[in-house]
Amino acid sequence: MNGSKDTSGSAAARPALPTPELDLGVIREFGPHRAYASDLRVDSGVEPDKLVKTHCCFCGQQCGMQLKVKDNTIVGIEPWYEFPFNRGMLCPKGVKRYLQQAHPDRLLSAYEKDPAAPSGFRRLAYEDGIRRVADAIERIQREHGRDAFALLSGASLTTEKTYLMGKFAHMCLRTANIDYNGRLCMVSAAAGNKKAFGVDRAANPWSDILGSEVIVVAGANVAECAPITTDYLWQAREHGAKIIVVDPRITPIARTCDLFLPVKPGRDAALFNGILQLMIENDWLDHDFIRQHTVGFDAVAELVREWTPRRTAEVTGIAEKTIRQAAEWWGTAKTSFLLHARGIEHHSHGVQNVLSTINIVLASGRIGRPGSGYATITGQANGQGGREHGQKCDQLPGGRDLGNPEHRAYVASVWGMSPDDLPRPGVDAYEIMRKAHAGEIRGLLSICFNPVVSLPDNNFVRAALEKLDFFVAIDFFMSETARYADIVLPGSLQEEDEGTVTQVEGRIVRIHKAVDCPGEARQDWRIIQDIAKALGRERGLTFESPREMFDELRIASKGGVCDYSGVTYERIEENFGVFWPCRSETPEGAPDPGPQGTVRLFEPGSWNPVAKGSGPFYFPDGKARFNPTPYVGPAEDVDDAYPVILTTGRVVSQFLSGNQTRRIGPLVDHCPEPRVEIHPRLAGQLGIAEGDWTQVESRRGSVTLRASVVKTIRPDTVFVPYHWGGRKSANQLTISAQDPISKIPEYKVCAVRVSKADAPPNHAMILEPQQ
Ligand SMILES: Nc1nc2c(c(=O)[nH]1)N[C@H]1C(S)=C(S)[C@@H](COP(=O)(O)OP(=O)(O)OC[C@H]3O[C@@H](n4cnc5c(=O)[nH]c(N)nc54)[C@H](O)[C@@H]3O)O[C@H]1N2
Ligand SMILES: Nc1nc2c(c(=O)[nH]1)N[C@H]1C(S)=C(S)[C@@H](COP(=O)(O)OP(=O)(O)OC[C@H]3O[C@@H](n4cnc5c(=O)[nH]c(N)nc54)[C@H](O)[C@@H]3O)O[C@H]1N2
Ligand code: SF4
Ligand SMILES: [Mo]
Repeated sequence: MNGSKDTSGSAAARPALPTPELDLGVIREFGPHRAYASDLRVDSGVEPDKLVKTHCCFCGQQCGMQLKVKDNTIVGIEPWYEFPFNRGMLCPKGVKRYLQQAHPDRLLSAYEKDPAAPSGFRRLAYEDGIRRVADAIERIQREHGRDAFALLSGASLTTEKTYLMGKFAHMCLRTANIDYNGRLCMVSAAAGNKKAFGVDRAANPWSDILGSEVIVVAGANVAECAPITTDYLWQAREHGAKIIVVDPRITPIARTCDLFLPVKPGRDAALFNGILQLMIENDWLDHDFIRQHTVGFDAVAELVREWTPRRTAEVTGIAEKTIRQAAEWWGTAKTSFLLHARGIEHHSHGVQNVLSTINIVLASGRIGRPGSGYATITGQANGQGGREHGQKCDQLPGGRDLGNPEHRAYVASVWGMSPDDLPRPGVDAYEIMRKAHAGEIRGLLSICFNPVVSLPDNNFVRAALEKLDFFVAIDFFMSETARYADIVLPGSLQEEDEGTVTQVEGRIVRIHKAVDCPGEARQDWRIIQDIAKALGRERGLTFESPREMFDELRIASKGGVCDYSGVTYERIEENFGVFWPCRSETPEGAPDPGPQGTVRLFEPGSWNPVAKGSGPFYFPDGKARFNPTPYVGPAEDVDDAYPVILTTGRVVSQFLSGNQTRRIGPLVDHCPEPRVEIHPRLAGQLGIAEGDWTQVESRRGSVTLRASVVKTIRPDTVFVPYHWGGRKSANQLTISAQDPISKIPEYKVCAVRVSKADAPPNHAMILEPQQ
């Protein structure tokens, strides 16, 4: 489990690492024994000085809530009933998020690596930390070229910060190599949406779900991962909607659905091709819509011809009659909604999967209308805004392309620089790791990203980080990744700053500052600007506030696909959010979208900057694209040596790499450890009983965890949640195969073997819930 130390290259000069695999369940590895957050004297019974209306820091639902503040400390939360999306409802994570701010594990100063110190780090004055970072950037770029210093950023950051990160990379460091953790999350959906619609945003507001007759939920564990969406589904069901769930596991929403399709992981394109074939056969098509508003139907119809119900059933593992029933319900509905999430997207053919679902939506003609639509469920807090304004490796603000000369010229003019000085498109987040491993990238700054836990095949990722000449991490808690850093800088929690995020519907909402940063921690954007200043390259990076950044972003995004030019902080406030595109002026012939911006995309007669009135979709002819989606199997299929499919994902009480939620006592109590979900039939064959130690091994690594024997999973598949690091990390097993278009990793399928195992050493330390 120790990242294998390479002695052939530049790594030789780096000091020995602390022991990152020491994993005590709740993170306590940094410093001496620390208390649980729930041990603190902060609780929701304290009378607050003020209530601050803002949004949750965790998932892309971006529930409205009020933070209770006393003496510059967050002491609890109150519902915010008026915010229309969640109307006061919250999930367990949102209710407990307040326990992070005064947590004893907060990073209160800068740190530098010190192998002699018990924790592996020693404190450093903030200014000295900044100086060290600037010196390292300067030296690495001078000696190895500008692209040898890379940046990794995050979609939990506000849109203002993500804009700043793109500008910092492209204008200040002029490195091609910046990418973000949405690469692991939203990019298959984004690429699919751009290919089919020319734009990448939920087509409909969630209120449209309520009017749908048939709702397909594909690869989305909504009850655990998008809990508020479950409420919309249940309300729709009360109005008579039929719900169809496609998942290898009977998730909580599947338990209450009308039709469950237990797809074999990695086979979704085959399923949706099969459904389209039945729609064609039975003429459940909207011919007028297809003719008027789409191109490419014939090629797709030709391709799906081979997807007979029998063949579809064979490949997907779903009964033929269930497939027929799903096609009939979908095909004959008057109104419908299709939702998907990472279950169909985290694949080496994730974009094809997404496109196969879009094909059945376009064939039905049910999009861009009240009660009928399509959306991918965004993941991180700012999963939508974080993918729009220039922190992706090929992107400039406003959803513009770094490879497009006109786009380069426009953004360069806003930034006051020559387009020739903008770098070319760089590489994706995993490729950054490969280049670090190969010695091409020598320095890295990571903010709001914990790749040691979250990237696939993470033994390789650790080895790559060890090879860097210099690594700096910006976080508010010491993460598994930050432990590899030479310098750690103390960043800010969401509630310590202001800004905007764009939630799942495409609604831009305001994050309000509730408290100041503790100790020497700084708002993230100040840290980035301090580095620019220490480099002597602060031109364009002297913002005094997030509002100033937002105002510049409005100009930089103007005329782009993601046009924020008409959005202001005030307008957001007045309307419970604004939906982009929201233009500052209404072009000739375009209907005025009104104070809330464009709530629903693709309405007949709508205007957009690409089609300019010729049709509702974002292509010059205004038409959507059908895309042929040939079925391709997973990169690594099962065989005799590794006969079981592993799929990975989430549990309700933990969030992503767990660096935040594994410190929140009540959430840890809810789910203290990852377990291997296994069907009783497979468990029986292997002699594994509930709670037994179980080894799951892939070609890349192995984990030993307790088994959870459940009837809710396909017998050919096991599931492990990925929120833990060290020896409990599911990503030791996963494969780094990526989709060729989106570069998303294939988290949802790899081949493993499973066996009953002995208890791992020190298991009492790592597995018993701690008091
Ligand atoms: N509690 C909690 N909520 C979260 C998060 C969290 O970490 N914890 N993270 C947020 C983020 S960033 C994201 S991206 C979202 C993720 O939200 P989801 O995508 O809903 O969550 P996952 O658990 O990754 O996967 C969803 C489902 O896909 C299924 N699945 C696996 N393989 C396949 C397949 O081949 N085909 C199909 N059809 N289904 C498959 C899994 O069984 C699982 O039920 O959640 C957000 N919300
Ligand atoms: N096996 C497997 N692996 C997966 C997935 C899966 O389904 N299966 N899902 C993938 C998906 S969808 C995602 S989104 C990724 C997520 O993977 P990561 O992005 O690596 O996960 P996070 O836990 O969000 O890491 C963010 C880090 O930044 C810190 N942070 C959070 N907010 C802020 C902030 O505002 N400022 C600063 N400075 N720091 C902040 C947190 O403390 C944490 O250490 O994981 C991916 N990995
Ligand atoms: S559903 Fe998402 S945004 Fe809402 S409270 Fe839960 S984690 Fe926060
Ligand atoms: Mo995600």
